[in-house]
Amino acid sequence: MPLPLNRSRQLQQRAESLLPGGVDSPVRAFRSVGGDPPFVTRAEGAYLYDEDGNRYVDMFGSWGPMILGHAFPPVVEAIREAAGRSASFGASTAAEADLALMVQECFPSIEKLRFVNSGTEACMTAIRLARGFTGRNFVIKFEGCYHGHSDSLLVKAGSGVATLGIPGSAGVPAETAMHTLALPFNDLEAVRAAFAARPKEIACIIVEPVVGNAGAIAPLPGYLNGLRDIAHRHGALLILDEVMTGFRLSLGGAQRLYDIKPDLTTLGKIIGGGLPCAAFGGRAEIMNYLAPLGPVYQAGTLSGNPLAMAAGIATLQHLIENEQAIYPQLQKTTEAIATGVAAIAREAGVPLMTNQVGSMFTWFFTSNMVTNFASASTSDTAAFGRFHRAMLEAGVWLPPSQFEAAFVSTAHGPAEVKAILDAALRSLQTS
Ligand code: KE4
Repeated sequence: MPLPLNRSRQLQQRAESLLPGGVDSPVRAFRSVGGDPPFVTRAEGAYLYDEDGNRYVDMFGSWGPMILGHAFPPVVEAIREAAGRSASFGASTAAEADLALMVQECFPSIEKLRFVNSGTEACMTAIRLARGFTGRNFVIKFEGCYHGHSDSLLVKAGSGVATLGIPGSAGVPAETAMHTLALPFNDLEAVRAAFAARPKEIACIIVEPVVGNAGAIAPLPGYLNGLRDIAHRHGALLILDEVMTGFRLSLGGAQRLYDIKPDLTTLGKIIGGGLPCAAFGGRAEIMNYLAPLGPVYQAGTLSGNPLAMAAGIATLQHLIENEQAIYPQLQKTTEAIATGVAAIAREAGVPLMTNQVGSMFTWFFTSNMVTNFASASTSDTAAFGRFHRAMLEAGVWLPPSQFEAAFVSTAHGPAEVKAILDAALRSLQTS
């Protein structure tokens, strides 16, 4: 049994008097799974440690960035060394192009890129760039996909929006939302129809190539190339939002895995090794539309920040140097966890559909195949909530939402797999 969350509860009460919901990001409030969110004091390897002396196997890895586990020594050392030379200059540094070269090595479709501070900024700017480059206003996204919280993209979004069961967001003018066409994922016919209705008005398609924000959902065979063909036939751009899948599913993200060449790519999470860093990039002729070269404006005080560059370089360096060992191992460990718990659920008579791609996966509490947001929504979110609470009590911290992906790091090994399966055995018999 875990130690009581007395200190965490006190901290939650104090936080609620200062931060809406006591959090800086809604999903952390545990609203959809219930129970008190533990307050974390530190993390190391595959483990989170809370203020009350409990230890948890971390299954969300800061929502993706911590692929090498927490406090990975080379990353910590790189940040420490950079911090000693000041946290930010607001001037150009060699490190920005150093990291950009590494990104380009992993993503050959990225001829030029720009660093920003969050996936939201990367996706928001990629949309603006597509609109500026094509002179068109409409954008196609997919139900359950989440591309950050910029106005144009908070339409039928996934992640926290889906978790809270809200259709979109207050504060987004109808005039803005009307330019966003939200279609079902994995349905090329719906995309063809959208272009037929607006043949010369759609600037781009933005898609999570493997959806993570509705829970994990893989593209059906031919789907991604189908999107690219339809977009290009109508003079629109294809933007792959690889904020979550970049460096996660392979060193070259989903676009290497599925052999698809987008016009623009957004990246985040792993690229900064846990520090605020993201990027967008692609064909040079499109990227050159950006200020100071072109008419599309974008800027950022802390963009390309020396600490984030140092953490990103150390992270990518380790992934690049150890690629052949890391990705097969991540796949193997994730498979052991995802299918191991699925087998326990089968034994316990609990309907569970497991979607796994590489080291990201989701256990959907439904017996339906999950290929889009509508099928993901058939999940029993109350059952997921009971499971989440039971697993947390058993020392395993799952992402606190049915509509999120879980992530495995290189720090997860046989001991962690065993701990997760033991916890699931206890949890699925009681939840
Ligand atoms: P950020 O602005 O949160 O850095 O990135 C937005 C974003 C864009 N694109 C994809 C594919 C993403 O997954 C995200 C952010 N992911 C969520 C978790 N699914 C962030 C967690 C949170 O909102 O607290």
